[in-house]
Order: sequence, then structure tokens, then C-alpha cells
Amino acid sequence: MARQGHMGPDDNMYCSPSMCGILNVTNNVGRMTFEKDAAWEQAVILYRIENGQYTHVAEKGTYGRDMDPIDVSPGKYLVSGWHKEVDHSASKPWIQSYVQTTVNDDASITFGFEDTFDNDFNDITATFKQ
Ligand SMILES: [Ca+2]
Repeated sequence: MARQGHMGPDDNMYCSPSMCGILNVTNNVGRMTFEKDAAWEQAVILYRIENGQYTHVAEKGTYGRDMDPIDVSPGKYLVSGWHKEVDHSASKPWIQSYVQTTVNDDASITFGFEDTFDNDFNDITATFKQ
């Protein structure tokens, strides 16, 4: 069980729910795919929300993380994004990224994350399709 103060890529951060996307998977298993367009290190972490508790489901991203698609079972999820202000450095801190949630024409949902101030929200993205 993940809890506040023990979240993020190093399991040592507070995760602000207001900076996260919420995904409700109602019926069947869906597919989540990931893309990135950033120079800095990026991560997306999916937490399942159940009874107010968070369970770490998947972590995707750059530098040692894979970007392979995953199946997502019915349930409620917190979709969180994280970055470092460097391409990769173990000593640099992780920073939580702002999210933008977009419903696409094909009814898929994209959670886009922003690592600076250009507000393209494509530094790393997670797209869910039922
Ligand atoms: Ca950006």
C-alpha cells in the first residue's frame, strides 16, 4: 500500500491529488499507452484508489523505465506524473508535474504532464482506451 509521504518514483514524496488525473475504468479491461517528448527524466505512476488507499499499479517513463502499454482493470485510478530538471541524475530531486486531462475524438482519455512552463503537456503522456 502506498501512502502519502511514500509516493513518487522513489516512494518518498507527497503526491498532490489536485495535480493528478483521475481515471474511472467502469466495464472492461482497457489499454493504457505512453509517449514522451522531453529532454528531462520523466515518470508516470498509476495508483489504484480503493477505500481511500493508494496501491502502486505501474510506473512508466524514461531512463531505466519502460514505456510499454499496460492493461488496466476496472477500478478508480490516480494518474500521476513526475520529472527531474535534468536528463538523468540520481541526486536530483523528483518534482511532481502538472496534469491536463483531454478526452479525444475516439473517446480515449489522455493524461498529459508538464515539466516546465510551455504548457504543451506532452512531456510524458498516458492515454487510456476502453
Ligand atoms: Ca512542456
